[in-house]
Amino acid sequence: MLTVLAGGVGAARFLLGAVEAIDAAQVTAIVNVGDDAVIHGLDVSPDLDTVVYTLAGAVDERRGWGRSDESWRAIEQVRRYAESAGVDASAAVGNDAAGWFTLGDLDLGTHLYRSSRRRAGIPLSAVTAEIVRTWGVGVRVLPATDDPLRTWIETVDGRRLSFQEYFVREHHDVEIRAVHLSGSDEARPAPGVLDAIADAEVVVIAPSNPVVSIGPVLAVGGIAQAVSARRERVVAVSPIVGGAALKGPADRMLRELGCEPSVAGIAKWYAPLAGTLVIDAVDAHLASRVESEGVRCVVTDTVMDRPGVAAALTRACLEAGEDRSPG
Ligand code: FO1
Repeated sequence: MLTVLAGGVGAARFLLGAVEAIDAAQVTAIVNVGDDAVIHGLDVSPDLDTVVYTLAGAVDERRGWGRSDESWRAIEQVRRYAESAGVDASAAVGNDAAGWFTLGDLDLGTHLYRSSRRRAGIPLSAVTAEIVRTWGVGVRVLPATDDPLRTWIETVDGRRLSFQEYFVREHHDVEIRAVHLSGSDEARPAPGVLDAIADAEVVVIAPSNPVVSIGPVLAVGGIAQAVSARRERVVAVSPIVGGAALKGPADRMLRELGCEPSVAGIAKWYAPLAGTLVIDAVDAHLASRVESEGVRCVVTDTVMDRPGVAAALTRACLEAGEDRSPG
């Protein structure tokens, strides 16, 4: 079994490759919920939805999130009410976002279903299993926890932003002083999470943002320990290629938090957890710096921008993580 620690877009692309390389029933994704937010009173789980929509072939390819063939009629109606009432569409209304967080009509169907099931007392992991089953996605998709866990950003000018305020309203264009997680002391792994880590032949840390996508998964009680206990079977895929993130603010956040935004910095970041780091060919000259962090280095194509790369990347991770001990 392959278990993948996953955030959003990068992890979803990796998982598409995984199900091309091996049977989907052998794959478990443990997904970040720190980005989750209540928007217009609805429970929105961006990384869970990106993973499921992508595996289902229903994601908007250009955006990397939300549904393809989407329409925006419901949210436009909300905006019309907000405008005529003079509601400040740029501010966060309570915990809702009147204007800057856009929910498509088909996507709303997911949030309406998830929210009504959660109000009926069904845990997020069970609701996610219902949604996954509906899409016929063979991969087991688990939220890291069923408990409340939220990422919030402390900016250098002292503001406290929810993750979506930072990522969407501010276009992640603010310098950060720290990333905090509310609920991480109490959050327990969702059912099946620790077994998926303990029982996997290989555990992959997907090429997601180490700070705000993988970090909130590892911060759930017992998960980091379970991963580091399997360190020889844990393979991380660098989200940094040529000193930059392929998408999003990972390189800037790492720098602002004092971590070199390079494959050497990633090796240092993941050294306690992963025995191997997979880096892209453009960083081959840095392989020795990765190894000097005590992390085995595998060099291959990691930019999943053309067919076959993601599946080959999965095979490289499986090979790198296979138990090399004789017998
Ligand atoms: N990202 C944006 O930049 N603008 C949006 O209006 C937006 C809406 C949205 C709705 C549902 C959803 O699942 C994701 C959405 N995202 C939006 C992306 C979201 O901020 C990111 O997917 C993650 O939180 C970061 O990985």
